[in-house]
Amino acid sequence: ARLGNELRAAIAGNALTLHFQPLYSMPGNRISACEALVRWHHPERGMIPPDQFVGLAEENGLIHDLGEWVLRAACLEAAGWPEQVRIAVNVSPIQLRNPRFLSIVEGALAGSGLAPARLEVEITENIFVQNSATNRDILHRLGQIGCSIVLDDFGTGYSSLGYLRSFRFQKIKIDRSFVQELPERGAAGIIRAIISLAQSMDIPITAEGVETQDQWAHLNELGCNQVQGFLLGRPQPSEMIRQSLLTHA
Ligand code: G
Ligand code: G
Ligand code: MN
Ligand code: NA
Repeated sequence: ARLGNELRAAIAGNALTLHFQPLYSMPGNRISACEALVRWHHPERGMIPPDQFVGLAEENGLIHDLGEWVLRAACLEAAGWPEQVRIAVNVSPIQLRNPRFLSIVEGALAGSGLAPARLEVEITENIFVQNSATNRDILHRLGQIGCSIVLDDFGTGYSSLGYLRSFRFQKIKIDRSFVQELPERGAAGIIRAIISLAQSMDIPITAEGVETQDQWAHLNELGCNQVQGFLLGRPQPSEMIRQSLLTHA
């Protein structure tokens, strides 16, 4: 409860901050987007990573205010970037179910002047566990606003593939657990299959968690369109990302 109250105060008091991790187009390694990753600057504990408070925020309902703060801050930052660079924002299933969610997104776009086409909303396949028409409807309406909807952490959550027919994603991100096992044959086979599935549906593929040159080369050979990972760029504060964009966008 204490941490929950502190988090509420942190959201209201601007103690959250965003780091940004570049996504690079292949094979030229230009930055085509950056993913916003939230951090909590805690007075005693220092920088707290999101896996230590996003779950808490989902349980106590603070995720709605937290998510709104993230969307606004991310769109404001991206509005100052070169216009071909997009911003990716993680959205939890609980946020999607908020009746205010679409107006929160529209508010963040209007407040920043960011073109809707520059916003990528990352969701995980777990939102399809309930196969609810409501979820699909919200994704469709987000698409109508002009945002891209990206399937994050693909291959680790809900394992039915039927939902890929019921909703068309603009991009699929292969979970880093597969990428990090490259060049092991099992992982390579799964990645090859995911890429061929995506290609057959004409959906671009991003690989997450690329840490070595060898992994990069394998993914390039398999036809991956975009990579993200410590090899090319770590999550970094806004001033640093602006520097990187000057030379690599
Ligand atoms: O930055 P880091 O690697 O520690 O992120 C850990 C996890 O937290 C990732 O799964 C990421 O998707 C999630 N995460 C980071 N920022 C946000 C955010 O703004 N909103 C939500 N819902 N999840 C986030
Ligand atoms: O679940 P999601 O894809 O949103 O997770 C993003 C998280 O992945 C961020 O917390 C980021 O720090 C982490 N990440 C990004 N690149 C790498 C990488 O190359 N290796 C590892 N281990 N983690 C990474
Ligand atoms: Mn993500
Ligand atoms: Na992931």
